[in-house]
Amino acid sequence: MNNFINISDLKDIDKAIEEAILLKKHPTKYQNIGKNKTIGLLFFNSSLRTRLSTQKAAINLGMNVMVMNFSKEGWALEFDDGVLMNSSKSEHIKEAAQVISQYCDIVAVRAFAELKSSAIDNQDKVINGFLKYATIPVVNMESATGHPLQALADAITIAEHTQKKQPKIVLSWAPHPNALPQAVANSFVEMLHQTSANFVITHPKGFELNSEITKNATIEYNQEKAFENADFIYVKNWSSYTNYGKTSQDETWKITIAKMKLTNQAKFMHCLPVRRNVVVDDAVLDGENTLVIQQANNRTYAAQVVLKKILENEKK
Ligand code: AN0
Ligand code: CP
Repeated sequence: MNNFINISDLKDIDKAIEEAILLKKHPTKYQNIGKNKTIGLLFFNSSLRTRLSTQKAAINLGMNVMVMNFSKEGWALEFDDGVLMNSSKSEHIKEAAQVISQYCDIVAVRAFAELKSSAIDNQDKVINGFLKYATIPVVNMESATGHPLQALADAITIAEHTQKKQPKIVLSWAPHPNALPQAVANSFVEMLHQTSANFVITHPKGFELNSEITKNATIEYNQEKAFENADFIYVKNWSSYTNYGKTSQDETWKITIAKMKLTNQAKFMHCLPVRRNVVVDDAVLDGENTLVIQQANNRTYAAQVVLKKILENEKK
């Protein structure tokens, strides 16, 4: 593997999950793979888990890590070619990416959707700018359209906690005061497609995800019906794709104990950060069926398996 931009960049996701579970048992077994190699982690948006778990994964592989908060400390970058740069943008991605490539062996980038225009967000200008101009492998730490490291961690968590070969997995929309990207939900669905899982997506009308991503997935507009017999309830807010960037705080979609009782004692999953009692009640989040802390832990091993594959490829 050279770049990790989408979950489909992993040739065999089941093997990657197995490998991550092994790495979790022996996290520092491959300390030599990253020796004298440097990863640059570039953040255009906030982060807790992605920043620390990717750093931890790199350290476990013996790498050096440089982190840069681009939104506050970097020059404002221009991503369009051929423009007259006489306003707020100080530097073009063309130079920035080539310069960073001289200091690092891998570059990882977080740049969220702006949620103003689907046409612009679908171009995923930041990550694609790095892909175009960097001369080193690029890793997606949540772009405008996807968050594959999260989806891989979620796949690992489901594999660890399922009793069945084909558990019923429900991806449920939940309310939120802010307009949030579709990236986490997109990558979760792409991951489920790749594992041929049994899954249902539930959301209010008008909150359909990009139909190119959901393809033939089952959509159930009745949340309670979707929850019946579920083994995993994966919760996420996303803003509307069809009415781009519009959000909703419809509290009838909040995850409650009463709704969880409709399931097959389902495990509760969320990528975090989560707003208590807006997205999900305290009683569910603090209950014994919650996997949110384990999901966050698996972010390290998801990142580690990805970085390991890239470093191994580099040596060939
Ligand atoms: C971000 C999102 O929904 O994409 C990051 C989630 C990992 N969430 C927030 O901004 C709250
Ligand atoms: N789940 C996740 O990506 O968390 P952060 O935004 O804190 O990195």
